[in-house]
Amino acid sequence: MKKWIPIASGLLAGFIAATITFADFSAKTNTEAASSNKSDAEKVYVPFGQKDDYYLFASGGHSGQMFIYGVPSMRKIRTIPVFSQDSATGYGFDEHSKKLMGGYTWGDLHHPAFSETKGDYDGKWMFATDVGNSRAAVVDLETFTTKDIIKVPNTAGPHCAAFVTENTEYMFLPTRFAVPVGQKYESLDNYSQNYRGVMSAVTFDEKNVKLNIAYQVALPPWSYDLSDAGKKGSADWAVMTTYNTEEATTTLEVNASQADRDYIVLFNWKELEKMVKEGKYEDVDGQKMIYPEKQKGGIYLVPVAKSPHGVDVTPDGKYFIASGKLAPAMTVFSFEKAFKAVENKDFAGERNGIPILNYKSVMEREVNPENALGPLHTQFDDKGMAYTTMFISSEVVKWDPNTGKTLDRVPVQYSPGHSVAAEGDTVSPDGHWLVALNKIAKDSYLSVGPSHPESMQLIDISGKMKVIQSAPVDPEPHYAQMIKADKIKTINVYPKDEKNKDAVYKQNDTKIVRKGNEVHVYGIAMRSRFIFDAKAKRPDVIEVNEGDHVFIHLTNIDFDEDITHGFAINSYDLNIEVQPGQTNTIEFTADKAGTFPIYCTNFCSALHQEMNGYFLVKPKQ
Ligand code: RUQ
Ligand code: CUA
Repeated sequence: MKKWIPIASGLLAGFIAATITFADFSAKTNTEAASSNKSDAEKVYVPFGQKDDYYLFASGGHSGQMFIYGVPSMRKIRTIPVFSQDSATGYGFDEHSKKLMGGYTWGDLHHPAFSETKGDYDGKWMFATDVGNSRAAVVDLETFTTKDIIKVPNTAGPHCAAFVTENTEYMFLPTRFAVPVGQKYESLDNYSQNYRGVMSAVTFDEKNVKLNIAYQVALPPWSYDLSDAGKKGSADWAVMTTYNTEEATTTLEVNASQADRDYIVLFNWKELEKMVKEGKYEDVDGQKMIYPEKQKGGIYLVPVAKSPHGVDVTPDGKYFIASGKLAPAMTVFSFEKAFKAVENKDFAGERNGIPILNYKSVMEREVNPENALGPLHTQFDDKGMAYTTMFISSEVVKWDPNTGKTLDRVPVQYSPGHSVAAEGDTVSPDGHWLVALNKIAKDSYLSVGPSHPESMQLIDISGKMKVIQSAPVDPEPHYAQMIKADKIKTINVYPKDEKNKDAVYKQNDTKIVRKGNEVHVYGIAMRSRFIFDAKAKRPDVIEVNEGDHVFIHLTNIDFDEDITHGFAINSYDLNIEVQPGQTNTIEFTADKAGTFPIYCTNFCSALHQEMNGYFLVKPKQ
């Protein structure tokens, strides 16, 4: 007795101390907490039982998926399958997600974007685009699952997206690769005449959870790279960078870097919306296509230094900042000056019928931090200060958009593409944290052979910038967005859906129905058994004939958080998942006769190994 009392009270004291420290920490503002004397290790350490302050949604690049991390711990929490199949969750196997994928097996997910209300992330939806197969997707943040995907016609690789307008009215999807409208065969000799760089204005119908293409714009056959929507005073406008205005059709590495200037496309989406309403467009296979040389207005070109990459709007909506990629400079442009130039028709000619604004009239300042090379993307903190990643000089440079003065810089390992600041694309960024998304992580982690993982490095920006944590990441974090954790409200279980004819919630309602050579199974998964037909001699067996077309509708009736079941048929290359309360369908042809075990793939209880059955396929005579 005497022995454990002091230990217990010691533990208790420790626990109280820990609680106090935590409460103390959360009461302080980010900046205060970070500028306290905590060591770097303490700043990133999130003890077991406590949660991170931010979610980081990182693009998974050509994995086709989205990766979720916690900040500041940099712990990976989840992968959300979006554009590629994922057997861990059955994504791309069950009927719903198979349909969403539209027959494609992979994607190249670039820029994730949260839905916004009044220019702030609202924590409801996440959008993303697929450069690989020209699609756009929306992810539901109640369940962290993909809810809709659309194929975007007339474009090839909507790299430049997704960036949403202030109230998620639109996300704009400009194309990286020019193709002929309709993507029909066309000789590259006719590139300038017949190829186009089409931009799509995509809307999201929240009620029906559907993405739609409102209209498209047939821009010149250039490569559109990155875009951003205006904010506050510039909210009706959007900007995007473009390169290969040389219209080269081969060896772009050399041929698209000839001209000293390319452009930023500046457009007023309210005006384009009006044009569409007035019927100023052409019908192209059911798409409303604006041809800027014929339907004039609303679109302008701003000259910018050679082959720009990123373009980012400041949180106050006053400026847009272009990064030079092949020029060592960032160029700050003023929206107000641009509006004036538009009003006064202060043009320096036109291309393809689109007026070019006078560079000098719109440019606010050129910023050229000493020895900084390869500026790509800019993020902002709570004071409106800018952070630009330098791909070639491998660093992040902090500078003041109002003066152009360099304020701070920090090396990262190596070659950062984007960086992401806490709530960094909103009208009110949080400051404190910035994560550099590095393309090359050579020798940062234990070796895994010739190809290394990429890395994300956490930078404390509350005082002098300092890299304080680093995490390996699968290819490839093109971009990420960071949201305050308490903005996301997930559900615990899927609610019962009595209207769903495929759902079965009572054991006695399970059944196997045959219609000709179609077999429908209405089954249940529960701890720790499958019930496909409660009245059968063996309720966990499905028996069909070779060649039958089989539908298995499976409902997880464990309305209990985190009790997920899987459903796999051995050697049939099939696996789906049913989360608590969820109903999923799998459809296939029983083209192999034989005896095939069925089993639950997701560990669900002590008797998970017992959760199995048989799929028997009687051979044809
Ligand atoms: S891009 S590394 Cu795919 Cu966003 Cu600039
Ligand atoms: Cu159900 Cu394992």
